[in-house]
This record gives sequence, C-alpha cells and structure tokens, in this order.
Amino acid sequence: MIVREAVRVLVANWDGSYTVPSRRLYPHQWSWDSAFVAIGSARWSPRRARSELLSLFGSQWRDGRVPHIAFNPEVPDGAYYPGPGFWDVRAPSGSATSGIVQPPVHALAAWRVHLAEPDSRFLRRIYPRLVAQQHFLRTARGSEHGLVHIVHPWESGMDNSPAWDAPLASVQPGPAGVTRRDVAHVSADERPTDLDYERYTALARAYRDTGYRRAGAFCVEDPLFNAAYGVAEVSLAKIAKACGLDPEPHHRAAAAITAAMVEHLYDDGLFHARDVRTGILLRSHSAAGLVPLLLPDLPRDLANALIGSALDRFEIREGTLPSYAPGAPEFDPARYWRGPSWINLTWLVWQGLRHRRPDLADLLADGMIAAVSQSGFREYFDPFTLRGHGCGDFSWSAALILDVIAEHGLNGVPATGGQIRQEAGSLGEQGEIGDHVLA
Ligand code: 2M8
Repeated sequence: MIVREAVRVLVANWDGSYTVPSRRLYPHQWSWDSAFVAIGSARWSPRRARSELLSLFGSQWRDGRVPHIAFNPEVPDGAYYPGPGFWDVRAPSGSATSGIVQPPVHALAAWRVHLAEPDSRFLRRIYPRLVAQQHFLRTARGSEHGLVHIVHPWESGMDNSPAWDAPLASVQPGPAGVTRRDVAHVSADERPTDLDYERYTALARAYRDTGYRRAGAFCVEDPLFNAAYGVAEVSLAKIAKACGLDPEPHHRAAAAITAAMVEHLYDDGLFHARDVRTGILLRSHSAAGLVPLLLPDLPRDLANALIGSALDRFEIREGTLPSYAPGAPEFDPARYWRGPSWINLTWLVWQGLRHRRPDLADLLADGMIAAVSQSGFREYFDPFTLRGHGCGDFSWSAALILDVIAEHGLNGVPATGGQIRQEAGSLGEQGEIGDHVLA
C-alpha cells in the first residue's frame, strides 16, 4: 500500500523528464530534490531515475554550477517566488534557472542509480558533469582549508535553520512586502517568517547583481554541504573506476575534505558551520552536524561522539531525527527547518549509521515508515507526534521511502535490495526490483 502510494505521488509529480517536489508549492525542478527522487526512483524505474539526473544536469552552467532551480517555462512566473524573472539568467541549454546551488548529493545518487540497473552509457555521460560540479565548488566556493562555502541559506537546503539566525542577523533586509507564494499553500506558522524572506531576497538580489560571482553578507561553511561534497568524491571514485578511469584523485580529494572538516568544523560531539567572514564557528544544535557520519573515513572516535549526540541531544531512540535538537531553546516541532523531522535528512543520517550502528539505523528506518504510514507523504513531520506539516504528496518523502523499504523491508517482509544488493555484487538480478516493488 505504502509502495503503491509512493509511486502514485511520483507519477503525479512527474513532468516528462523530471519530478517536481510538489505540484503547487514547488512547481519546477529543484536540484537536491531530484537527486533524492532519483535514489528512490531507481527502485521502481531506473529509466526515470537516469532521466531525473540527466535532465537536471541539462541546466548545468558553463562554470560547472548546477542551479538550485531549473524553471519550467510552462509555469507562470508568479507561481513561485522568486521566479525566473527575479533570477534573470539562463543556462547554456536556454533554460531559465536560479543562480545559486544546493548540497551536491548527485554523485551519490548517480552511483546508486547505476547500482540499481547498471548502465555504463549513463555513467559515462554523467561523470564529466559531476566532476564539473565539484570543480565549480572547489574553485568558485573553495576556502584555503579545502572546504567550500555557501552564499545563501537556500544553498544549505535547510533554509531557516536556527544555525543561520546569527549570520542572517547582519543581513540588511530588502524592502518589505515581498510577494510570497508559499503561504498561499501552507500555513504561515509552518514556514519562514516575512523577515526571513526579506533577508533571503536581499541576499539573492545582491549575489545576482555581482553576476552570481561574489558572496555577500552571508558566507558560511556548512557541515551538511561539505559532507555531501566529500561523499561526492567517494562516489566519483567508484564511478571513475566503473568507467575505467583513475579513481585515485577522487580518493585523495575525499580524504582531504574529511580531514579539513574534522579540523575546522568539529567541536564537542557535533559538526558546526563556520562563518567565513569572521572565522567563528557557529555552534548550533542543527542535525546538519550529524550528516558527516556519511563520510566513510571519519575517525572512529568522532563517529562515536556523533552517535552519542544523536542519542542524547537528538533523542533518536524515539525513531525520528528532529532537524534541530529538541532541548535547544530555538526548537520548534512544526516550523520548517527549525525542528521537524524530514525524510531526506533522516535518510542521510540513516545511511551514515547503517554500517556503524545497524540497531539505530533500523530504528530510523522504522520511524520514517511510521511517519508516512500515519501522515502520508508530507513535507515534514512533528518528530514526537508524527503529525504531518508543510505540503502533501511531497516527492522526496515518497521516493526515499521506496529506497528505505527496499533496503530495510516492511512489516516483516524482507528487504529486496539490501545495500543496493551488496553494492553491485549481484547486479544481474536487479531487473526484478521494479516489478517486485510494484507487485
Ligand atoms: C525548500 O526551499 C525552497 C527554496 O529553495 C523554498 O522554501 O521555497 C527547502 O526545503 C529545500 O531544501 C528544498 O529543496 C525546496 C524544494 O523542496 O524547498
């Protein structure tokens, strides 16, 4: 039933070559949403999963950046704020896009899509594009420590996380009265505030006015973003090897990113963002700080410390991962990225726990399934009551549940695609996944 419903959502949100995150709230293609959707679609339609990623990279810029939104020209400009008229820029393909990016989880997605149904043509097509994406980050966004920075909270994917309260406070808000569309679809107390939006707009406008080249008042190294950047190198090493290319440069890059994160972003049981302008560590209680568990070479003592924080501060024994620690004063269980549980964030930490603490990983898998069983494929969930918030029929909630079920099983039914069939170990049998899932 859950599986059929998830596929129904993905079919309803399919736009011919990619999936919109939500028909009404987000009616275009979003960058990291498409990566998560590809991970889930690989379980029932690898063809759609490949199309999802290739279509997104069709909007890649010449400098390698993958814009966070590729706009659908058939959707009126006013349907989403800020729309194509605001960003005022086109990719070489001719598509109108935004000019900022999102966490680079795409190489991870591409590798999983390949494992689900090996396709060397796809891998060879996507590999240089993924390398260019990393190159953009390393060159345009690199710091002297070997980490990369983001120039807008939207680039973190966790837009109004309390982690951004301090750096945002120094951003001069733009003129009041931005024409928000989000609050027409979702209750205002589950979304960022108007003041947040005035600051988001001011920052995006300032970046746009430099030709999308120079960071403005917001410039931070985010642990989730940098963990994704490191994991991308791990995945690129696997992709390079499968394409008959040298994986070593990617291994070296991954090791360097992990070491830089440990040296510059870790403190007291959690990774934190660092304000590049001041050099100050922005100590917060954001679950972004647990995502480095994804890095395979994270030193064991640090991984154990993160697991300790996941248990004590984020209370994951309850089976859910709040996006912000419940004991912190800024925690809000219903407002966007200030506390609710999100399936994508939980999926990332679940992946990081699977080899290290399978018992805890299983709790999170059960919790993700419980949330969608109780409340449907909502955008986010109260971590304690599992009440759904934000929009309904949200694509990555549906897609990632397909992946969780394939890996973890459902109600006593065993998993059909464990660790994508033990990494390509038995690739020959993968063809049956789609049929099985839909049966
Ligand atoms: C949310 O962000 C957009 C801006 O990019 C918005 O609020 O309008 C975030 O949850 C982000 O992570 C996500 O990619 C996007 C689409 O689902 O929505």
